[in-house]
Amino acid sequence: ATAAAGRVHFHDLHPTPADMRAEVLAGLALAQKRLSPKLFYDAEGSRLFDAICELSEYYPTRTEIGILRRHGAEMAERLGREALLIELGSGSSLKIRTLLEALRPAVYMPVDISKEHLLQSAEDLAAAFPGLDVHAVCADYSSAFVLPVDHHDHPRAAFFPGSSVGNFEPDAAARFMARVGQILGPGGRLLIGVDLIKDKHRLEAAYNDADGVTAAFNLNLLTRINRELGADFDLDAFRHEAVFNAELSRVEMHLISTKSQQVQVAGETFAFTEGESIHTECSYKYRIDGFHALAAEAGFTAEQVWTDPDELFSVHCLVW
Ligand code: AVJ
Repeated sequence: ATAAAGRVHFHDLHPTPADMRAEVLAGLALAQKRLSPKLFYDAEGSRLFDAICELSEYYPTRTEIGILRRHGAEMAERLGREALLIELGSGSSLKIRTLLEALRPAVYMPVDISKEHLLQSAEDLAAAFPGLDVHAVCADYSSAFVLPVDHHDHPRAAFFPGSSVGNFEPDAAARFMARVGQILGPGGRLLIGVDLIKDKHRLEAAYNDADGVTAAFNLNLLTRINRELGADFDLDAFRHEAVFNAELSRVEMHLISTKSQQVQVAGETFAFTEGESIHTECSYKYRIDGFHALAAEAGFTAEQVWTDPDELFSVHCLVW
């Protein structure tokens, strides 16, 4: 479906069809129970994620924005003006604002899985940047999707900030980036934010904030499943946990059952022992050379990297 609202064109590729049920049931049937981090982003989850980005402990957002502000002109130079600019997982479309003045894209195409949030953000952005052509695409960027418009007369660029690439296992990240490369075509550039390996305490604090916002974000997944799949998770019988797995270079988020219990999900029963976890998210951290090796595996050439003075976070320009 395509609808034009002002200069915002909306393309709904229906990213959350009936298979959410199958996916959840399959994940809960595994020996190590697992739910996909994609499921975090219902309307409430998108709101909670924005709140996470404001937390003092959650350094990635403000550090990346600092890098974008400081080096935006140079980044725009690399990406080229008048491009078809695709943002993967655009959320509230806040970070792109730091680049739009310098970039002046022909078309801005935010892609996000959270429909209402995407629509609102696209409208807000179009209002703030009159003259910008916005094509909002509601889709799951982690599965193959076709661009709803093919502006082949424009060079292509993609923006994938926030270290969202860290949600993929490294081999899946390489496959995903290769797909982005296919969409971009020869000479297309990917501007991608990547969180760097650092002190365990700093990493764990970022995912265990004192206000409990990350805990609420993690637990909201169960609220969503209760509502959308008719499940009966008791929110008081699960607690949030986040730990840095140094061996695998990733922060893992879990929901831990605080007692032995049974839960009904879409007509099926799942048993939990006390202390048993549902693994809900991986957030891989990289070294700069490690990420460049991954980019090369995907078929990209690393052109330039920018970091903050404390080397907490990195933004890379890759060319296909
Ligand atoms: C949006 C995947 C980059 O991994 O840091 C924040 C999500 N999870 N706090 C991240 C998240 C818990 C975030 N990404």
